[in-house]
Amino acid sequence: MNEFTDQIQKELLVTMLKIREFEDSVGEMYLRGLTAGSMLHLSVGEEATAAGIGHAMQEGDYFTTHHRGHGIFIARGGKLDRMMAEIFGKITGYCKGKGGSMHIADIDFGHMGANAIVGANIPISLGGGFTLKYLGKKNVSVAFFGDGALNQGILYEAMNMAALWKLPVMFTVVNNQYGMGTHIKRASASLEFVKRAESFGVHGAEVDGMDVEKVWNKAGELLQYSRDGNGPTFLNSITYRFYGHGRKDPSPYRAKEEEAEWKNRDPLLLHKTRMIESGNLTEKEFQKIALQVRAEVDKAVEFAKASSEPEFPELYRDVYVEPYGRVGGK
Ligand SMILES: Cc1ncc(C[n+]2csc(CCOP(=O)(O)OP(=O)(O)O)c2C)c(N)n1
Ligand SMILES: [Mg+2]
Repeated sequence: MNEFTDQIQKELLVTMLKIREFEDSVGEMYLRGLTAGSMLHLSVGEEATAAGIGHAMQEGDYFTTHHRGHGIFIARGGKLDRMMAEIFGKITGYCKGKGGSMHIADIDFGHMGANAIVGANIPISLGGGFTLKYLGKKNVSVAFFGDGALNQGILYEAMNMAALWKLPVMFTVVNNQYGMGTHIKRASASLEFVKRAESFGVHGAEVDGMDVEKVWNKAGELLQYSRDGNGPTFLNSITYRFYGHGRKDPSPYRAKEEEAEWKNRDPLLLHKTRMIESGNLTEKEFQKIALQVRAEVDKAVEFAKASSEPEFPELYRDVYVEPYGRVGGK
């Protein structure tokens, strides 16, 4: 297990700030009609889960995400300008503007893709785990998915196979308690998801997904378990999304009191307050970091705005199967 240092504490703060600023900003651009695609799912409120796990992971680890994956990619070091450009549908984006928010990927970086089909990234991460074991690597393949995937059969097929073959896979639930407008209690007969995982022989745990230190520690422990060759793990990280399902959803299905209660446990403020109280941060230092992050996000927006859209034939490349050769020739 890695030791929790002041340096890591600060890095977690910076990452959470980056996620918050990026998401607020991209949400604003979406409302102004500057992004490509009709939907945008933001992870504001879920920063501790993304940052805690993202920082506990190591170089060479693989990951896939669900449709709410910006924060996770940022936590793994995704570049804000290329991410913003991708969401704007521009050629300078990670997938040349053809993936967008819900299909962003960077294989060289271990990001095997976001996926808009609930649960569909899970078997891809399973394959990643198989590859890592086959190659004898000490890495882990992490599947991030929402609570909506907890009742998809594919999760249980994948957990069975991962346990059977002792694959280094971490099944990670970003459990914000809602699948669109449906609360988890209206979708799941039992909330004992760790027990479900354990019934397959998958080592499971639950964590307070608003507390980044707890998430970092628990994720580190589970990842190490797999690195040591013990097989797959399952982490249920309990969190909340502060925006609606999509940026324009006002979430009429949630009580305002419930939203206020969760916002009271804002993961960024919790971490900041703890750092200030322990003498590891001053308000002034925080403001300075916040300004730096703000400038980085503003630069990303400018970069995306100034970039071009992909044009024919590039526009159709890698989008359709090309049985008769590449679109537009070489
Ligand atoms: C297989 C499938 N069924 C339904 C949908 C429509 N859909 C998109 S997002 C979503 C809710 C997902 O909830 P959850 O997994 O908890 O993720 P969250 O949005 O809360 O992050 C649904 C039902 C889909 N994309 N894929
Ligand atoms: Mg959810």
